Amino acid sequence: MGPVDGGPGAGIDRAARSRRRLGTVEAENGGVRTEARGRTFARAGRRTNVALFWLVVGAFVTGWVGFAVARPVPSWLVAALHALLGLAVVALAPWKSMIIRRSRLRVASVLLLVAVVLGLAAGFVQLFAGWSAALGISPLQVHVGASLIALPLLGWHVLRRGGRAMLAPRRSDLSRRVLLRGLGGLGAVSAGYLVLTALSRSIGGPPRTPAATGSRAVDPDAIPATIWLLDRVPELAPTHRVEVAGRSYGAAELAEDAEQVNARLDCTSGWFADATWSGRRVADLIPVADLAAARSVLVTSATGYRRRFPAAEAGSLWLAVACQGRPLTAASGAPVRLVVPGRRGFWWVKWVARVELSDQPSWAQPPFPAQ
Ligand SMILES: Nc1nc2c(c(=O)[nH]1)N[C@H]1C(S)=C(S)[C@@H](COP(=O)(O)O)O[C@H]1N2
Ligand SMILES: [Mo]
Repeated sequence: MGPVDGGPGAGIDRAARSRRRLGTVEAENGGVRTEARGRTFARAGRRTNVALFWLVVGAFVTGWVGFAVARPVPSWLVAALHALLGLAVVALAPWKSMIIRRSRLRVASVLLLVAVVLGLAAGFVQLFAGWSAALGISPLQVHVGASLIALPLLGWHVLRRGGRAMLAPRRSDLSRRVLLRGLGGLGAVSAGYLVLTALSRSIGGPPRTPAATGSRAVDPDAIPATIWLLDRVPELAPTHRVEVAGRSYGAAELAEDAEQVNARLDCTSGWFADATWSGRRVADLIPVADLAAARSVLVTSATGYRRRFPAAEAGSLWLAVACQGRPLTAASGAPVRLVVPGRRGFWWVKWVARVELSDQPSWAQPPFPAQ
């Protein structure tokens, strides 16, 4: 095992080499045995590292995919997979700790360790304990923040410690024994997931059962205001008007013919609220022919925050002026906000200024709002 492919590695290699040197001085037999043991360590260590790398990358990807989907079945599948990947990382911790003990620690690696541990802990709090915000920060926000810090550190860590060689599984990694062990591990982790889920439902306090997305219920009469990173509550006059495909509407005008719609506001920071909103359907405010000729509907906030929807979805975009029978508060989007049943909270543009028809495809936007 040369220094190049000893990803985990360098530390174990060093240990193995020094043991080998010792072996030549000591009794010959003992030397051969420790050398073999050193090699076994190195191989097991590299496999642990390869597995951990792909588990963490998989967790990162499934986490973001989970934010993009909102329907129950895909949400549940992605959330369960995401949780399994996280638990599998925890399950490999004893092996990784052996590797760490044999390596020289660098600052970036320690930071990576802290970010991963913090991210995992916050994820499990959300999953098994529930949603609550401390100092305005929710467990899921810590989880996402930690993962955003961990990913570049992981890239750096891997490049420093062995690079490409450690990421690619080798043929010997795919032996029957290794595969069986992997399947056994997957079984154990799945069992652990089921036990922890059952346990959290029995002791998790109200509300015990999270939504398919992993979010926890909050009181619809006390929806927490959630404002994306760089946005802020604008000061809009009550006379504020919303422009919809060339026509303009005041909030009072929208309220006059408002219909009620029940919808779940499910924020990616880990909570959801089932509330009744009042408003007008965007599709009812735009001539059918104009809508049919457009590809997408762009909804822009007075703050610049915006989301683009397929034109065919205009029937499920609501310009809402009230929630639970009360006018919107400034923080929750007054005087007019979007309500989009079936989409995650970040699509529910607040303080709507404009609704425009567009011939651009609806995917021509960043997957998540940058503002
Ligand atoms: N203009 C604007 N609209 C926005 C946001 C924002 O930051 N700016 N946050 C979004 C997010 S992430 C969520 S979850 C909901 C939150 O709505 P609430 O504040 O009424 O709970 O609004 C969405 N609409
Ligand atoms: Mo959100």
